Amino acid sequence: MAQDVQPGGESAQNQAALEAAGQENFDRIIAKDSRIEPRDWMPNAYRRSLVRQISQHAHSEIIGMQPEANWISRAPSLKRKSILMAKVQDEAGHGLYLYSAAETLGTTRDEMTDALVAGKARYSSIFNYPTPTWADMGAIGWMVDGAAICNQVPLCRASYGPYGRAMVRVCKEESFHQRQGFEILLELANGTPEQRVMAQDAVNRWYAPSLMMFGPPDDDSPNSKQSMAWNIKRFSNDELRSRFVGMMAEQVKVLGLSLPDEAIHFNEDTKKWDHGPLDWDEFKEVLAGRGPCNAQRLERRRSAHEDGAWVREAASAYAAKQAATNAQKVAA
Ligand code: BYC
Repeated sequence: MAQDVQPGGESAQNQAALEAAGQENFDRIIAKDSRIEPRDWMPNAYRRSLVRQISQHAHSEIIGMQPEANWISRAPSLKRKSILMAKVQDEAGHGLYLYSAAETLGTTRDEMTDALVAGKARYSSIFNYPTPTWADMGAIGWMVDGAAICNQVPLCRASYGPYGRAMVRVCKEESFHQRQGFEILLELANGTPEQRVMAQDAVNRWYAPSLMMFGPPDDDSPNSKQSMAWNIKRFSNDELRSRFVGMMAEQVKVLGLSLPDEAIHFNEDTKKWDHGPLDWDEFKEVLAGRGPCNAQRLERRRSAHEDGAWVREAASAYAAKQAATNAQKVAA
């Protein structure tokens, strides 16, 4: 029987049928709150949004090594030095799991790195602030890693399997990081008057930037709605920020320090923690590349990448040599 199909039309029809079946399967997986795996069909927009978020997250871990690495050589004792080195090394590991998770979506690590060193990729705003004193190591651990935990524990349930699984280990390590930061601040807060002032000063400087880590307010967050519908994000930026404020408000009492925000209170009507206004113009400036340390962070990342070229070349040459030796063994 003659078919009413133009040349090439049949495969286009097959393609459309495959897409429809893929979409149906994807919708079913999301509806039952199960996981999408790399070989599953997924909408292009879902793939793009995941690459956007995961690559930004990976870059944050890698750039995030810099503010703390600044203090490895000046840590006040051998014990503090070894703990800080281990923490910074953990952040490198987080970056690697995340780059690997993003690679399962078809974007290579080289592509992501090229975008970062070209200044075209985002990374967390928080790492564009300076670390002038040792107390900053305490504040970063307690507040920045604390914010990261609040944000990332729900991401362990992200609908994309490789991302959610990477988050499980990351969160375990972040808990250790947060405790080490808290312990640094606790020691300083109970130390000399100068140490106490230094601890309070660091808390004052990191408070607002760590709240802004959670992203813009919900009514100015273009990606949240869709990301939540896809079960990538589980809570909105403001919900997580509020949860974090509540956590800080209690823990700061143990430190015997204070948060630089008199508006913090538990709102009995909403059952959420409220805080004072944040300077969203400053946030936008940092995102536009004009924060206090943006240029320095990017330049350092760029030079580290260039300086590491010989390592990448040596590793590739070694891998090629090994592959040739193995091929010879198989042939023999
Ligand atoms: N900084 O629609 P929105 C660590 C961007 S590292 C920069 O709300 P979304 C650590 C956002 O990308 C862990 N950019 O976006 C490491 C979007 O731009 P695009 C860092 C930000 O995705 C070393 C636009 O603003 N954590 O813990 O729904 C040492 C509109 O935002 C920021 C992560 O990376 C920001 N703060 O929600 C110590 C968490 N906020 O992409 C510690 C993973 C927003 O449309 N990421 N933007 O051009 C996420 O959870 C989400 O992507 C966000 C934003 C909550 C950050």
